[in-house]
Amino acid sequence: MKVARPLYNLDEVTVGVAHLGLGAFHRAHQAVYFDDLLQHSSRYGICATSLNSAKTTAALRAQGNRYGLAILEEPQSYRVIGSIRQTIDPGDPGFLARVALPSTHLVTLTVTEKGYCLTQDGTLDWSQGDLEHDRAERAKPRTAIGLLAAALEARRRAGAPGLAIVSCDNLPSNGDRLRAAMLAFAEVAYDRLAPWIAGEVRFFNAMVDAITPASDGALRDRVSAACGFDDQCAVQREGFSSWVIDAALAKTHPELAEAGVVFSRDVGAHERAKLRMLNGAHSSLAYVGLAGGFDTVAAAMAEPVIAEFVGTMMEQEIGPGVATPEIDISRYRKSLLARFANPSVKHLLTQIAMDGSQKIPIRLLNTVRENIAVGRGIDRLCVGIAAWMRWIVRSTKAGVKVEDPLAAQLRERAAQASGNAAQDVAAFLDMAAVFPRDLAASPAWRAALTRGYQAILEVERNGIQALAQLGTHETHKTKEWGS
Ligand code: CS2
Repeated sequence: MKVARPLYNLDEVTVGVAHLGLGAFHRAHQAVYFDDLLQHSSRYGICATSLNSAKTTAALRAQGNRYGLAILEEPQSYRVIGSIRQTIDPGDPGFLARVALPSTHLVTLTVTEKGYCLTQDGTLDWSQGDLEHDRAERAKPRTAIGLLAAALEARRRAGAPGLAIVSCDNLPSNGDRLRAAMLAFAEVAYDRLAPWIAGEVRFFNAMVDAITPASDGALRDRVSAACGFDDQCAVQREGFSSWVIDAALAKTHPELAEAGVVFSRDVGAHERAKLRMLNGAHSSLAYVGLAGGFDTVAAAMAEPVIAEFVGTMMEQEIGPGVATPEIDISRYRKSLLARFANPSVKHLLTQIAMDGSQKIPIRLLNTVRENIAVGRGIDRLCVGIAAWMRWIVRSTKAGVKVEDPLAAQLRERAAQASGNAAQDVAAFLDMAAVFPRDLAASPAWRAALTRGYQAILEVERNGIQALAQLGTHETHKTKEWGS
């Protein structure tokens, strides 16, 4: 069996990267780039911490911080990753000390959409209780924003120079948003931090991509057997991986290109295409697939009605809005459909379904708003969004917990849902934290969503074939709403 191991001497690695958010995605994506890079440059060792998973930091440390990665392509292969050289438990001030060291030159983050504590318009959402906590208890932050602010304050006080921060979450303009959030938080929580951040710290937008199903016991056993050590931190991902970062980072970190990072002057175009095509399709697939009784992305894609639905949605409703001279959108769509269909990747739909209130605005609603403005179809996008509502309703009625920061509000609506499409949809649309007011006022949107809701009710009653009826409304033009 093929197992690749680090080609550099682990003892000679210098920690230069501080990472926040030690989930599977970091271990399967950025840590792998840094593992490649360590062959060329020793300054890319990672010190990683987690906001709340002491289990992960402890487990990783117990196995010398190395772990195995399974690449889910035929033939299967494995790789031992050694780039994480230090793990710090949640709440341990060691992370602040690490960021304060002049040898730390890069901070990366994977804290998920909700980790940024932002409202729809990208401003800090102080209604998220933990932000107020972090403002009052600066030394014991609970949010990524509070922790990063405390770490940057430690660096400022230590007199170290500024550094580069790369956000690796699925948000448009993620670096810009993070910068705005940090400045807003520092402004009220610290005396001198905000101007220091503004002058010294550089934030970069980035697009990250690698489909990474959650790890499970079977994976840990398989990777342990392949790699030859008890691996409680094994991760898995598809063969494909991509990391596109704003070209301005190349000035200080040109080596990243040697590990396959693409520096782009238009990272926004990559983010936009990826968030809307891949993640937009993913979320739709998850909710529609769950309504049809499927459990994984590949199983759902093996059903021709769903494959056709997703392909048409990408081709007609999403693709036209994200095409640029740099991105061949038809090729991109075909490659995504092939990636989704990969039978070696057992990507649970429930994994993608979580945090819908945070994901849907970014992945689907931005496309809907633009489509309405230019008169492009929105029917399939609305089926995906309505399927999310139905998933919340089914889960709530079955007593299954919905993972979402707005779970309480969602549950309330779901509990009242009667199966009357117009009424149920109206109750969900009332959630201003998810659905922007201007959009809620569009009759075309409301009508398409109500039809989508009805379509999913049909799927629940009669099976996924009911979705084959779609298409009759796809030529509805929706240009009645301001552009
Ligand atoms: C997925 C993403 O869980 C989800 O919401 O859509 O994690 C997706 O697999 C990655 O963004 C792919 O790069």
